[in-house]
Amino acid sequence: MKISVFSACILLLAIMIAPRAQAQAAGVKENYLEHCSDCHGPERLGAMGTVLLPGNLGRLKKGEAKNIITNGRPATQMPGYGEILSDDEINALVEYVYSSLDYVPEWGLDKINESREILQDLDNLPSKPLHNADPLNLFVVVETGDHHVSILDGDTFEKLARFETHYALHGGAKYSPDGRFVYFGSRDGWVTKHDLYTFELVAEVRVGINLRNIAVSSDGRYVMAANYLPHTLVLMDSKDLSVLKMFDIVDDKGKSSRASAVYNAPPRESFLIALKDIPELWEISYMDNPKPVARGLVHNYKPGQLEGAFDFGPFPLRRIKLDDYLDDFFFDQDYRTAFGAARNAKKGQVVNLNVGRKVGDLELSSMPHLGSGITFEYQGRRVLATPHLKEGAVSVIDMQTWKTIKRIETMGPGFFMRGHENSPYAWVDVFFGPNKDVLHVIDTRTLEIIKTINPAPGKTNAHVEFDRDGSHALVSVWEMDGWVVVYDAVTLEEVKRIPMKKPVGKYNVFNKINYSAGTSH
Ligand code: DHE
Repeated sequence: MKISVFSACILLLAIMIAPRAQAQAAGVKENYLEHCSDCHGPERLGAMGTVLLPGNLGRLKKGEAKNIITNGRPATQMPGYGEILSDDEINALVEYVYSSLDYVPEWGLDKINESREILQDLDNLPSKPLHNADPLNLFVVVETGDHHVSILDGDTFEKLARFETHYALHGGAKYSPDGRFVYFGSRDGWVTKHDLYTFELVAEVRVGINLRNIAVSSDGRYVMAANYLPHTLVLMDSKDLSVLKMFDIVDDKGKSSRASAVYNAPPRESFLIALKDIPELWEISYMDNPKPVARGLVHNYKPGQLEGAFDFGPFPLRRIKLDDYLDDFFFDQDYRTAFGAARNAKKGQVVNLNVGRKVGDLELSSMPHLGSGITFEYQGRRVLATPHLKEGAVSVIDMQTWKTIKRIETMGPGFFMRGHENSPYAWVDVFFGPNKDVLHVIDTRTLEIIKTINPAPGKTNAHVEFDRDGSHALVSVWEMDGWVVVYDAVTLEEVKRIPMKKPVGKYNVFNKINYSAGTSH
């Protein structure tokens, strides 16, 4: 074999560099173990500090991560290492925490049980609220700026309480059916239960390493958590968050998958779970006496007609096989139909949940954000309205024919949309691009934009939620020193602004427990 001078130089260079790279890599690992692992765990799976894996850090830019390692994170126990480590060592640490693990980490029952804490005497909780506000018109506001939650009185818009949460709550707050308890899921896998009579933390448990979201059953007895890491679903007793059952997410051939999300389906008495890496939709019944085919789900059912039947036993699992993956989806109000889409799909799928298969296609242009769609009556028919993530438009889709009946042009791609049974207006934000500071108000009777609102020019102004009677709409200004801005939902004038630390989402108890068609479930 002949080696040219150039190749020889490259080879020599490689031989010279390789040990140094190894030494550097070893240095990073040592630095990590010395300075970071006590709080973030030796495998970066989190402990008192947050998980340091790319999937969990996705929204934190590398520059911000470097700044945190150098200077620390204010109002937390994270110190700065700028005086102890060199710039190169800090850069290497940044790269290290953004590198993937080469195995799927475990987070089994032992670790879950170890993490669980009960903080109140569960059998002697107060029988009445310890505040005078309407308990069903409270808002829970998730402030990810400093990882806190504020509780707002939905009549006076006064802050009643504020408490610290685990790092990076994600997904909507979920309530017990009577609205008394609120449950949160954090990206690091923590599920917490708070009492809205006392605003105290009741119990908490860490069910995974990278959690998607949680759902609460309609009877209030169960909480289900869906994970990215590990590939599991964790079913808990809502009273004390003890684990009742864990499901490994695997298909018939043993391929495992991340969960996209779990939702409660009230009329079906089941949880519906969309999967990211397997083209299946799962349904887990929480009926007391589930049958192989759950009661009342199937009209004119003939044996052999169903593609995926329930297993037997408690919390039986039904697998609905699909043509494509489901990254994003929307359920109709009676949970008979799922409208879903893979992120890169040209067409969406309409899945009939009763017969358990795809029954139609959904016209899709440029990635609708189905998960934040809402429904309302328009000219005697029920329509679904959804913003698009890559296009300045809201699509209005007839829910009987699955055809788009109108595209409403907006000033940019949107993320969240909201309506209310008592209001003729639907609100949608512009989330991306130069106009990310505006929100449009659409008249649901004409499908026309009637007003464009800008509560804080130049900022990201997003996510709307109505109060209990639909008389006010609350908008977030997503800034560290931001606000929740309250609008009169009739005059569309500003009423009040309440300072908050990056208030990403807000959730009204009444609207959520009644599964209002204008809000997320
Ligand atoms: Fe979310 C809800 C998925 C990134 C803020 N987000 C949800 C839900 C899903 C989802 C499936 C519904 C769960 C529920 O409410 O129970 N989100 C995803 C993603 O796949 C995506 C694009 C990538 C990811 O990192 O997970 C993503 N989401 C974000 C963000 O970057 C946002 C804007 C800021 C953040 O804090 O993470 C964000 N997602 C939200 C919010 C909700 C949400 C505020 C609840 C909306 C609601 O009104 O119910």
